[in-house]
Amino acid sequence: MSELIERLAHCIEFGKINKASPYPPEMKEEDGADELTRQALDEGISPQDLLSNAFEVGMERVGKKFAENKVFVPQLLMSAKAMNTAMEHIKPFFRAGNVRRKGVFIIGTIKGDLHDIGKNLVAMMVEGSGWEVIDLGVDVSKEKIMEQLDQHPGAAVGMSALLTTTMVNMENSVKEIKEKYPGTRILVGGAPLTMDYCKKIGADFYSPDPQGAVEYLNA
Ligand code: B1M
Repeated sequence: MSELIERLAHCIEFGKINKASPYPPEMKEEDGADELTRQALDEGISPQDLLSNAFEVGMERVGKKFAENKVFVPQLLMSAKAMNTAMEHIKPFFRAGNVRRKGVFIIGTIKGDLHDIGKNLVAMMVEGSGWEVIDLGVDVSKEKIMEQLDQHPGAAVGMSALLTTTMVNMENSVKEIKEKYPGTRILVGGAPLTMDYCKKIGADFYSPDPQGAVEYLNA
C-alpha cells in the first residue's frame, strides 16, 4: 500500500499525469497520477491518506526544487496538472466531508493587474498542500476579497502583484481588510515586492516563491 502511495507522490513530483502522457520521457507508458489514484481508491486507501501522503508530499518536493532553482515553471505546471488530475478523483470525498482541508485560502491578483501566471502557481501549490483555495482571478478589488471573507471567516488571504504601479493598491486593501476582519493573515508576493514592502503596508508575510507561501500557511 505504501509503495503505491510513494509511486503516486513520484508521479506528482515529476508531472506524470496519466499513462498516455509522454512526459516525463523516462516514465513513458507507465501509469500516471490518474490511474494510480483510481487504483489506490479501489484498493481502499483513504482519500485523506492520498491527499496527505501522496499529493502533498509530491507537491512539496517539487516546490522545494523550484525554490532552489533546480526545476522551473514548466515542471511545476506539469506537477500541478498531475496533482489536479489526481484531485478530481477525491473531490467527491471533499464534498461529502470525508477529507479534512487545512483551511481556506483566498487569492487574487491585485486591482489593476492582469498578470496571473505566478498567482496561479501559488494557488496550485497551496491547493496541493491540502488547503481549499478560492481563486478570485485577476484585477481583484478589496470588496471582492471581503465578500469571500464574509463567507469564509478565518480564511487567509493572498495577493499577487507584478507591476510597480499596482502593488501600491495592496496597501489600501490590507488596511481595510485588517480593520474589518482583525486577525486575518495576509500574504503578499510578486516580482516587484520585498519583505520590507510587505512590512510597510502591514501585511503578515512576503514570499518570493510558492513554496514559501505554502510553508507560511502550514506553519
Ligand atoms: Co507584463 N510586465 N505587462 N505582461 N510581464 C512585466 C511584469 C514587466 C516586468 C515587463 C518589463 O517591462 N520588463 C513589466 C512591469 C514593469 C514594472 O512594473 N516595473 C510589465 C508591464 C509593464 C506590462 C504592461 C503594463 C505592458 C503594457 O501594456 N504596456 C501590461 C500590464 C497589464 C496589466 O496587468 N494591467 C502587461 C501585460 C502582460 C501580458 C498580459 C502580456 C502578460 C501577462 C499574462 C498573464 O499573466 N496571464 C505579461 C507578462 C507575461 C509579463 C512577464 C514577461 C512575465 C511575468 C510572469 O508571468 N513571470 C514580465 C517580465 C518578466 O518577468 N520577465 C512582465 C513568471 C511568473 C511565474 O513569475 O509572476 O513573478 P511571477 O511569480 C513568481 C513569484 O513572483 C511568486 O511566485 C511565482 C513563482 O515563483 N509570486 C508569489 C507571485 N505571486 C505571488 C503571491 C504570493 C507568493 C508568491 O503570495 C500571495
